[in-house]
Amino acid sequence: MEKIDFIDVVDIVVKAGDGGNGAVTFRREKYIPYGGPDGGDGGDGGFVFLIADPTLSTLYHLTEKKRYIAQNGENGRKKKQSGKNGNDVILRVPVGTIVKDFETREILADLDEPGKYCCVARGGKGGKGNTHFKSATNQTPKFAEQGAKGEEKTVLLELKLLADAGLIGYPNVGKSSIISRISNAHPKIANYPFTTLVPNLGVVVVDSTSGTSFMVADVPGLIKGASEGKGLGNIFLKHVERCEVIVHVLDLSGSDGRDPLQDYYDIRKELGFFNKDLAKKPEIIVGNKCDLLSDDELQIAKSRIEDKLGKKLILVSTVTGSGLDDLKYAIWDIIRESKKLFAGTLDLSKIEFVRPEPVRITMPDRIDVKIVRNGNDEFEVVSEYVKKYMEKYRMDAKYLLDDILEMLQKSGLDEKLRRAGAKDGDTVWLEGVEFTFKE
Ligand SMILES: Nc1nc2c(ncn2[C@@H]2O[C@H](COP(=O)(O)OP(=O)(O)OP(=O)(O)O)[C@@H](O)[C@H]2O)c(=O)[nH]1
Ligand SMILES: [Mg+2]
Repeated sequence: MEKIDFIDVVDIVVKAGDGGNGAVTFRREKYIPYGGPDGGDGGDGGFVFLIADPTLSTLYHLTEKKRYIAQNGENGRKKKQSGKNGNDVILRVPVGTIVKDFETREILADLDEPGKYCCVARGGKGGKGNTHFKSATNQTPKFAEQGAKGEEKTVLLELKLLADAGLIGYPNVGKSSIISRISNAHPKIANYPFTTLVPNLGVVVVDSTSGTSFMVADVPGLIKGASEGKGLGNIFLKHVERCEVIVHVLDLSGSDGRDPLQDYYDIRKELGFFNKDLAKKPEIIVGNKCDLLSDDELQIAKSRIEDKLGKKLILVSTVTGSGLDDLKYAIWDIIRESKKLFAGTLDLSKIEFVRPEPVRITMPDRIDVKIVRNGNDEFEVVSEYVKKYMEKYRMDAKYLLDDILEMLQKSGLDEKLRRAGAKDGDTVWLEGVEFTFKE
């Protein structure tokens, strides 16, 4: 028989926080306008992490919102006070989620174990305050480093879905009708046996605010002798082997001429033949098609089955919708308990998310300079390096230029100007600031 894979796919935009800017401040001292730089550093931007959480079954909780944004770092302040780092965003995903870059489809991580995490967007490095730029030639630096931008990207999350709950029972008892009412699945429903030929899988939303959900599967009908190949056989039971709970559906109306209690015994026998462990799983027994019985008939049928089996029967009707919420929460109670057992390690407050290196503003590795002649005695210095430098140190060009000019001159600016035809007294423009060329 074919193997059926259900894949859940969700894409989200993740944006890490920007680094805070370094501060430009000076100590206040009597009679001295600038008492020495004391600008603190900016904090780093928050990062975005994904972590594999064994209590989750679907990516549904991430579909409500499209963008997840981590906090920016704070700017530095006077008296050398550093800005705070931005808080990280931690997104929980089910174990087994594969994380890809949306654009390139490159696999970024395979979160295949509980507690495994990955960073999907790195925060920007905070900028250095002007304290760091004091030098022999510049005692009062009026500039500081700008924080770097945090990364932003779209990630694609892919999850192979596995059912948490499996609906089993005789053909035509209403299994597909139930999953179509409690989940997002739209299986074929018809009044004949073996309508369902392959399992259907659906997402059941327990709480849309928190995004709590689980997966339910509807397995093709079983009959007495399924283990010997009768009907469709019991091969599809392998789809419920990893379920936390089995939901055994009975047709209380007996409209197909069978006794629901006898159905129950027959199916339990087939389960045991298929896999002893399967028969030991928690089970919920559902009496469907209650709308076809009078209240009295219902009470009699219910007591008879409950007394014989010593278990509670949940009464539902997919026609009136009665009992379906009770069923949903009864299933969820069992799933939640069983997930808790292996979720013990995942207390986010106890996990230390190790941040990789933050993003830094990188400078070109060589100083490039182009001289453009604008007129007879006017020249303009054009440089990517200078542009980057301005961006990195966020400041008025006039403050910057002492610094930059020194750098440019060391790399041969005067000679270049001379070769371009500059003479003593000509005008030279650099990032909107005017200079006079002196031999
Ligand atoms: N009156 C009534 N009819 C129902 C109810 N639930 C399902 N049915 C009907 O029962 C028939 C079988 O429903 P399905 O949901 O296809 O049953 P199934 O168990 O999935 O059947 P297979 O796929 O063949 O195993 C359909 O005609 C449904 O309309 C119910 O609560 N009340
Ligand atoms: Mg069906």
